[in-house]
Amino acid sequence: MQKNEKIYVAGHRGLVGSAILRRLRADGYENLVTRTSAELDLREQQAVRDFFAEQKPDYVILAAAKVGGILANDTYPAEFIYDNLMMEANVVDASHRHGVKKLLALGSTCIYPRMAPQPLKEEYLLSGPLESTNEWYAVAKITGIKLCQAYRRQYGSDFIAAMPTNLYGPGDNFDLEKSHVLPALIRKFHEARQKGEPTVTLWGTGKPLREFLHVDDLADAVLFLLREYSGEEIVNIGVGKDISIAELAAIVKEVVGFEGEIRYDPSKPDGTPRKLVDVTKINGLGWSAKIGLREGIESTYQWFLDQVDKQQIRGLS
Ligand code: GFB
Repeated sequence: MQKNEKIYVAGHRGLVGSAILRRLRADGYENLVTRTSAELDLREQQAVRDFFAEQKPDYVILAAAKVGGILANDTYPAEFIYDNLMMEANVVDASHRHGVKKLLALGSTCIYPRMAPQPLKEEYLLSGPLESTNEWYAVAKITGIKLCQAYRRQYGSDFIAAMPTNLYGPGDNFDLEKSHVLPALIRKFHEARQKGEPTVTLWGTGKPLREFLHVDDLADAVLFLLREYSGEEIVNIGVGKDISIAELAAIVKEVVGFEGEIRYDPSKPDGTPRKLVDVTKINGLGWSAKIGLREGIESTYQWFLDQVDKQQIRGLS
């Protein structure tokens, strides 16, 4: 990718898109195109085709998606499947129609079967039933993978798909109903400490295991794959180790300085018991994660504190 080539970052305001945009700017890419969802609704086929005809980007990073934590996925299945399917189909097809050199589509590790062997290898895709709380999003993300593979096979399009593990970092959504676990923990412990509350209640049992990748590491991996990878097969992006929700909560509790008690609400879903990705392929290509979890949580909490003062945090009503 040359610094003057045109790169369209779809979803530039989200956790992933904003990190990728930050990194592209830091690396001196000067020809960047973005559109908010109000400016361009990626679910509208003609609007997407008109945008591509007008802009003709050389590279496309598809980070736009309807995302959320376990409760949001379980509560809004129709939106999660429809919105993500339409965005992916429109952007991939328009990228082909307008000669995009290379597209990278971002998926998620929830595409893997609920009880697949761990760590999750890329070849386990479609080898068993999905986790029920997020099968809608997972099917849409699997379709995104298949779109990239089909366009490569039929038209020779250099479209690749990457599967990041659970992500966190600056720019995350802190709405307690819709967010993922890590921002929810940061906010819950922070607000309990501020208000002097004696307990914080978390969802499920605290037993599930999750892997967490800082979004700046993800942005680094995305640029690495755009430069180094052009295969049909998907590539996992992760850190290669996981932690229980209870252990994660203990770290966030300590970082935030909350001294009360942690309780669990078993009426809320645990989701899949484990979701650790195998990172052999991407490590073999020459990339590995650099930001440790404790360090990443500390820097994210610092960002949260800076933003709280400016009231610029998504989901903080
Ligand atoms: O991050 P999370 O919402 O999504 O939940 P998943 C991870 C684990 O944290 C679950 C527990 O076992 C939750 O029960 N948890 C505990 C909490 N307290 C909380 C809380 O206050 N908020 C939240 N959100 N969780 C998502 C998929 O699954 O992973 C998405 O639904 C996407 O589609 C994403 O794939 C990466 O990791 O379970």
